[in-house]
Amino acid sequence: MSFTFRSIAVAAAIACAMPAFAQGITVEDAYVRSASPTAKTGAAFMQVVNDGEDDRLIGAASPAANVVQLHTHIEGGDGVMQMKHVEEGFDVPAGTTLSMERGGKHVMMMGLTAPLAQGDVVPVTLTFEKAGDITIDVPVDLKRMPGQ
Ligand SMILES: [Cu+2]
Repeated sequence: MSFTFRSIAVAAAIACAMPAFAQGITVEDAYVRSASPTAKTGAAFMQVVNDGEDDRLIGAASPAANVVQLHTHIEGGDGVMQMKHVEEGFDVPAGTTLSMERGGKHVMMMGLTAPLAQGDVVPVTLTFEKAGDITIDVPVDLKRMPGQ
């Protein structure tokens, strides 16, 4: 009996230690933040490394928010940066990395079901055209500065 239990524990430990990946897609350096402790919106940033075939990030979801969209920033006519919902998603050609960073592409989380607290972990599911769904645990990092 103890052997079986131990085997399961070891298998779980190995599974947890592995980075999130599916069919050549690896997600690195993910974090999520909101502008203030009471904010109703947040954004997740990450690097999506594609060692597989040409793919496209077409959607995202999370139990932490009512609506999750793929956004980018564009400069409006008045020179002010505005967020834009990119419905067609983001291309991730084979052998490239899709960078989602502050001031650029991001996973927008609107209608947070609870405030994002430093140290929390939020599950986010990314949907790719070919690789399918990849769910990652994204740490809340309210202290990280742009460019870090
Ligand atoms: Cu946004």
